[in-house]
This record gives sequence, structure tokens and C-alpha cells, in this order.
Amino acid sequence: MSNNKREEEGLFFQGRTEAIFKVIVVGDPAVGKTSLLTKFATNKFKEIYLPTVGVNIVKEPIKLKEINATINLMFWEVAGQPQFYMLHRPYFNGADGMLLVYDMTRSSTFSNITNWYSSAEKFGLSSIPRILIGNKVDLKEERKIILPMAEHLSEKLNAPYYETSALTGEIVKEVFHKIAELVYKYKAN
Ligand SMILES: Nc1nc2c(ncn2[C@@H]2O[C@H](COP(=O)(O)OP(=O)(O)OP(=O)(O)O)[C@@H](O)[C@H]2O)c(=O)[nH]1
Ligand SMILES: [Mg+2]
Repeated sequence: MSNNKREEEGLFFQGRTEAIFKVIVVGDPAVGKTSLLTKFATNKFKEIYLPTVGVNIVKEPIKLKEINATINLMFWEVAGQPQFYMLHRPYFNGADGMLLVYDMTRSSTFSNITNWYSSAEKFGLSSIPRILIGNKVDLKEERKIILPMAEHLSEKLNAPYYETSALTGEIVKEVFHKIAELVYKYKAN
């Protein structure tokens, strides 16, 4: 066997065995799930709203300095539109972590977070690590959800809380590192 061939097989084998963890990204339509993933993966932002059809899958390796390792996360962004609700079971299935996203300028998206969490519970995901995200923090004038309300929900769901902007990129990297860290700790136990 040539060296090249051996190397190729080695790479192939490595690729097949490396662990990938599944993180679901849920929340109402237009809260910014796609925008947050795109900002994190490509540092780009689009003004125009294109609803996700079914599911949007983004795989990203995330370096965790604290443990000097890279963790591979596969983000499954579940479309927020109601016509895709019947697909929730396969999309939620086997998740290792969860990002719950609402839009701070629309109260209904905040109250619906408990419904998104209940769905996850229904599919057996009550113990996976999760993060609560209030997105669009750049729209200060239009903000409807004050910090104590969000912190109260964060405690109730036992999910750390972050306020992000996919437009400015504020706190976006931090959120993705935090979920990687939580998933890593959860799987190590
Ligand atoms: N100002 C501002 N606008 C944002 C932000 N994040 C997203 N948007 C805008 O909000 C709209 C919806 O964003 P998406 O990321 O497509 O929303 P989504 O949650 O993926 O929606 P579905 O796929 O339908 O569930 C788009 O017009 C984005 O440009 C943000 O942080 N600030
Ligand atoms: Mg989307």
C-alpha cells in the first residue's frame, strides 16, 4: 500500500469516528436562529428574512481553550413556522444540547419559549444542557422584555441567559462556546 493511500484511509477512518454532538436551535419564526448560526459560522448578516424550510443544519468545530480540545457540534435549526411542527420529533431526537431563542422586541416569542421547552421535554430532553438567548439586543428602542423577566425564566428553565445580536455579533461567539462547554461536560459525565 502506498503512503498516500494509507494516509487517505487514515483520514477517512478518523473522519468516521470523530464524535459529533447534536445541538437543536429552537424558537418562534424570525427570532434570528438562522442569523445567529450564520454570524457564528461565516461572520455574515442578512437583513432579508428567508424562513427556514424544515431544518437548517450547520456543523462547526469549536475550540475549548480550558480543556485544550476541539468539540464538533452539529446545529439543527428547527424551522419556527407552524407548518413544520409535525417534523419536531425527528429533529429533536437524540439532541445533546439546546439553544432556546426569542426576539426581545416581540413578547409572544418570549412567552412561547416555555412551549418550545415543553416540546423538548415531551421528547425526553429535559436533562440536556440548554441556553436561553434573547436576540436583537441592538434594537434598544423596541425592546419589550426587561432583564429581570428574562432572568426569572432563565432560573426556571435552569438555562444560562445571554443577550445577543446577530447584526452586530455581540455575545454570539460566547454563546456558542458556552453550549460547547456545557455539552462537553454533560457528555463527559
Ligand atoms: N436588528 C436585528 N435583526 C435581526 C437579528 N437577528 C436576526 N434579525 C433579522 O430578523 C429576521 C429573521 O431572522 P432569521 O434568522 O431568518 O429568523 P429564524 O429564527 O431563523 O426564522 P425561521 O427560520 O422562520 O424560524 C431577518 O430579517 C434578520 O435580518 C438581530 O440580532 N438584530
Ligand atoms: Mg431560520
